[in-house]
Amino acid sequence: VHAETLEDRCQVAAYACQRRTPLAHKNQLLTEALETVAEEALFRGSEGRGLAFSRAASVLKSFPWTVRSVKDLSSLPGIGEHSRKIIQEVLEDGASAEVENVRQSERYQTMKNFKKIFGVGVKTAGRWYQEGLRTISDLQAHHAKLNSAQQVGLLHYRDLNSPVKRSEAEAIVQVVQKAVDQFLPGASVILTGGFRRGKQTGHDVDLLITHPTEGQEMGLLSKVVSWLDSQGFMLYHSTHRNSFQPLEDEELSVSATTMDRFDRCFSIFCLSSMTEEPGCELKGSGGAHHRKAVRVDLVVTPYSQFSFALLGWTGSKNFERDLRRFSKYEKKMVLNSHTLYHTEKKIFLSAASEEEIFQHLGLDFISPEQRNA
Ligand code: TTP
Ligand code: MN
Ligand code: MN
Ligand code: MN
Repeated sequence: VHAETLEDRCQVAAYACQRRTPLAHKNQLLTEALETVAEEALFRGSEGRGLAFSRAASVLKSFPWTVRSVKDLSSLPGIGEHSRKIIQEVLEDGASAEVENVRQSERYQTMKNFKKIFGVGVKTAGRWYQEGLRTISDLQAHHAKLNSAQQVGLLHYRDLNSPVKRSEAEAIVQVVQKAVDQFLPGASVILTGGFRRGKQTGHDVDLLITHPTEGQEMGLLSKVVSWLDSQGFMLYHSTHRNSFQPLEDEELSVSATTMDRFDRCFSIFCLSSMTEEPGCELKGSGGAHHRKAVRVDLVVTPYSQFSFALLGWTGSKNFERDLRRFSKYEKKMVLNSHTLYHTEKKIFLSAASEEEIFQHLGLDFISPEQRNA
């Protein structure tokens, strides 16, 4: 055992799943710059470049000190030439000309606004831009270009782009638990995604549903969704059975072949609440009725796959991507939200907890609050 040197302590691991990444970190200005060019690269269809910038930002998020000079970067993995140049510009001039150009560009701003519509991805946003559309009003004038999901998205554009509060997420958990209890007593509803990583707000609410008796969960989702719909809780829902998960990276497509799929539902909830302060809408009524549209993902998982689903749906996306890369390239295993498969031993490794999955992979356990890569 050798004495730990300063250099050892500054060492940052190559994979995000080997690092602790808190929500609040010390290099905000740099990560925002890198994430802007990452997003711009994705808008241009350059996934490799986007991934490289995104990885560089992720590394900086785990760094326990504020980077003051490019010399500090020598101890950091995964920061390429281009990222380094952007970091240097920000450090020396307070801003990077390249990043500022992106932020000012009409294409970037337009794509960003279009992508904020529920149901709109890079391809659709890019096509609309090519067709000369620029604003949300342009889209309203060309309503026929929108599919049904996008029309609902446009209708609730403001609500869906205002942050979901933790209290709202918890209210939705209660509603879904009430629905689940009617059809399958003993089933649980678990809040995952960014909220499980400790975020106080999110862009949506990610819920896992499971029951301790394997198989009991079958058929549950459609009953729950129908009931929520009949009670007026659903503004939109699209349910998929054994559907392909649209995770946008190459690694997942490798693991996609052997796996069955969860029942899942992309939805928009109508959340009602009584405000505390009286008379905002109805004078003297003692409270006003407020409605807010909130994106909710519902996923039903068999109990034997629950730990994998929990790990897979807690995120962050960078953390998940590196978990799968690490499994594949360092351990010859295939990890997804259902299972862990050892490709040489040709066996599935079961796990009753997230901790067991980390153990199978030979990784130190990283708590959800430290997965904000
Ligand atoms: P998101 O809800 O997209 O992201 P988030 O919860 O981390 O952040 P936000 O607060 O903005 O909502 O995804 C959460 C996790 O769900 C993500 O880490 C990966 C997983 N996921 C899938 O497994 N399959 C999918 O198709 C999607 C969209 C997400
Ligand atoms: Mn989420
Ligand atoms: Mn989600
Ligand atoms: Mn319906």
